[in-house]
This record gives sequence, C-alpha cells and structure tokens, in this order.
Amino acid sequence: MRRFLIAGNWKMNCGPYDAAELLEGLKEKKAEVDENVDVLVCPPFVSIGMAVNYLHDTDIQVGAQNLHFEENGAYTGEVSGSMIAESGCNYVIIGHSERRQYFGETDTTVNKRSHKALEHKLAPIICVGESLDQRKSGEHYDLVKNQVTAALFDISKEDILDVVIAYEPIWAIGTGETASPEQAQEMHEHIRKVIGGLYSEDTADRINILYGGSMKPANAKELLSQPDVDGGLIGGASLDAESFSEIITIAE
Ligand code: 3PY
Repeated sequence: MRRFLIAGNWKMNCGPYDAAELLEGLKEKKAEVDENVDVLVCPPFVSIGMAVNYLHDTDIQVGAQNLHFEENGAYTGEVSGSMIAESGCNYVIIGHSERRQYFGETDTTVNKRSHKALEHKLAPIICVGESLDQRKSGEHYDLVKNQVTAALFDISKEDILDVVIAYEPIWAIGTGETASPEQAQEMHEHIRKVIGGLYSEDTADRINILYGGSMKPANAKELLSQPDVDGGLIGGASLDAESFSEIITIAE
C-alpha cells in the first residue's frame, strides 16, 4: 500500500539558471511518472520558485531543504514553513546530517521543525543515521531509535501518516560508499518497528522510509527491491537529469 518516493536533495547546488537547465532535462525525460511513484526535487530556497513554475504541468513535486520552527520575526537568513508552503512546496527535508554536523541541528530542533512543517501541511522528510564510528561500536540501532523517537515526540497519530523518514548512514554520504541492500533493509525494518512501538503496526506499515546515501542508477534496483525501502533521498545523482530519471524508471 506504500508508494515509492524518489526525492532529489540538490543541497547547495543550482541557482535559478542551473535549476532551469536541470529541470528542462528532467522534464524532457520524465514529465509523466507511473502512479506507484512520487517524484520530488528539493532545490535551494532561491530556486524553488523557478522549479515550481517549470514543473507545474508535470508529475514532479517540489520541496525545501529546511525550515525554521518559528512562524516569522527577527531571524535573519531563515525561512518559515508558511513561506515554503506559499511558494508551492509540499515537502521539506529536516535534520539532514549535514545540518546536524555544520549548523547545530539537534534532535530537539528536528522535532520542533517537524511540528512546524506539519502545521503548514508540508510533509517532513526526517533524516536519521549513524556515523561510521557509531556503527563500528555497535550503537547504531539504539542511536537511530533515539533519533526517530525524539523527532516524532508529540506528533499525533493523524499527523504521523504524513511523515517520511530517510535513513542516511553518514558514512555513505558524499563518500561513494553505499550501505549494502541488507544493511539498508535491516535498519529500515528496525525503524519501522520503532514507529510500530510508538504508534501501531498498521501505522508503521503506512510510513515511507527512504534510503539516502549515494543512491545511484547502479545500486538503486537492489536497494529499492528491499521490502522496507520505499524510495530514495538522492544527492549527487539528482543533479544529473539522466541519472535521476533512470532511478525513477527503476522505481516504476
Ligand atoms: C546523499 O546521497 O549524498 C545525500 O545526502 C542525500 O540526502
């Protein structure tokens, strides 16, 4: 009953001109997508307007890469949930490991941002995942359980159905390393059990859990064929129209 979600995280790449070029290529290859797959691109804030305009006549949706948890006010450089929703987005990435590592994002702010996203009918894509040291020391399951539990604190049983979790092992981000399909499946199953314990098994069965961390055409088929992998949050390969559309085709 879950549909695949193939989401591109452009990170700090593609201002409006480059975005237009990339989207042109994507539109040529994939303006229409099978109904079992949702497709999303998450450009930097300044390219969201361009993306929404370019993609309005396609099946491809647009999301943001972050939002602030306050409604508005004296927060120089920040962008609020209402602004993102008003710009035409319906998803927002929250708590990516790069934000946790470089911008002081914590489990508490991830939770606050997730609440704010839901308030504005933006589906939060909440990122969790362990470092290589944490995996080597065997604490990865507990760590991810704690991240998921903290991120979902006080999210209602209705709102949880709009939440997407992305498992992104930090050691597989921008390193060319990828979790093996078995490693991905084990962690996704674990995350689903954690959600089942917090809500119900039925709810857990309905939540999309994406894999992120160097997903590309060469490994997408194996990763997406795991029973608990419901799509991908794709970094580098989403910056190339050919590679991204190949991954979408694999999901279809
Ligand atoms: C990657 O694949 O590098 C990502 O971080 C996706 O979010």
